[in-house]
Amino acid sequence: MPISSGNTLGVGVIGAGVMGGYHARLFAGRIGGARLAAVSDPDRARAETVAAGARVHSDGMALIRDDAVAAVLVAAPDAAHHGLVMEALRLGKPVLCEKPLAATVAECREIVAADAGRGLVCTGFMRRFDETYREMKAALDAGRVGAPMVLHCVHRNQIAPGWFTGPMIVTNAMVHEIDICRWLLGAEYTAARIRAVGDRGDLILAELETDIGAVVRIEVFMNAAYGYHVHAELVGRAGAVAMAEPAPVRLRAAGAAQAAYPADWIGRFADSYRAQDQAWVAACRAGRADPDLATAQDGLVATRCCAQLVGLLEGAGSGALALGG
Ligand code: ISE
Repeated sequence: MPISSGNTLGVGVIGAGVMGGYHARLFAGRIGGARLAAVSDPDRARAETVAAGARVHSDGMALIRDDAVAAVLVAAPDAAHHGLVMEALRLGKPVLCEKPLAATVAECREIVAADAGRGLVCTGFMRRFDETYREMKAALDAGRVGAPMVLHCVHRNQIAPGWFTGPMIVTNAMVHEIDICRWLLGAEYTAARIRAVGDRGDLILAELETDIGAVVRIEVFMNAAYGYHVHAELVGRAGAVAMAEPAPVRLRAAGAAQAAYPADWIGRFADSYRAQDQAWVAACRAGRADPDLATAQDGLVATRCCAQLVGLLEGAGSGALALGG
């Protein structure tokens, strides 16, 4: 849906919580070629706090149907994603949906079918726009680490969000590693084993085999206490490439060195969200796909993998993954 270069893209944001509020503030002034056209939230007062003069709706469906909205960002609770994305597709409006694409595999399949190759749906796997992951991928693709052997991943929250429930440690948190490792390696998962550590279900270890022989190892810990910390190291036959500590500065004082960790994912990935939203707006305005933006199919693959990991976690603990088709 090409938008003439003289216009800005009217973006509607559904959900005014942590993520929706952040996206709304981005579209209100930090994304070129776009304007915040509307915000919706069942709590209108909360929507008003981030609307910055944009229209306010209490219902996401009303926002999607608003003529001022040319493109939709879904940052509503996971269970609402399917209905909202399907309505945007019915009206032919491009939609960027925060991960996960939908709460179930069946819902993801319906979205992929309704998109029908139009490329109207993008899934919000913003780590694909993170400079550290991009440098790791560039090193791998340039042959500087050789054949990939093991990709070690750590994903620690300072404290689990209040709305977190048990399986979400996989479907809402580990889902980032499931997508970014697949993207970084250019591989598909074939089998996995997964286990919880401790009795609170807030630390999960997973090991996934891939169709290129590399192994992906993931630790997700939702109550790490010291800060929000995401780390990755790729080990290959000719070398290794790893993320540096995320702190922008290192304080040396009183005989010690200290680096501060952010409190949450927006602190760590603020630039990635902005770069993702900017790429999405540019793609919408030009009516073309951006290869870095995750598609509806990418969302389906990630949700299918996570659903099977949850099944293994609650059952046998290990087994083959069926992800094709
Ligand atoms: C949260 O929902 C996110 O999407 C963050 O990106 C992730 O790092 C965090 O663990 C989740 O709780």
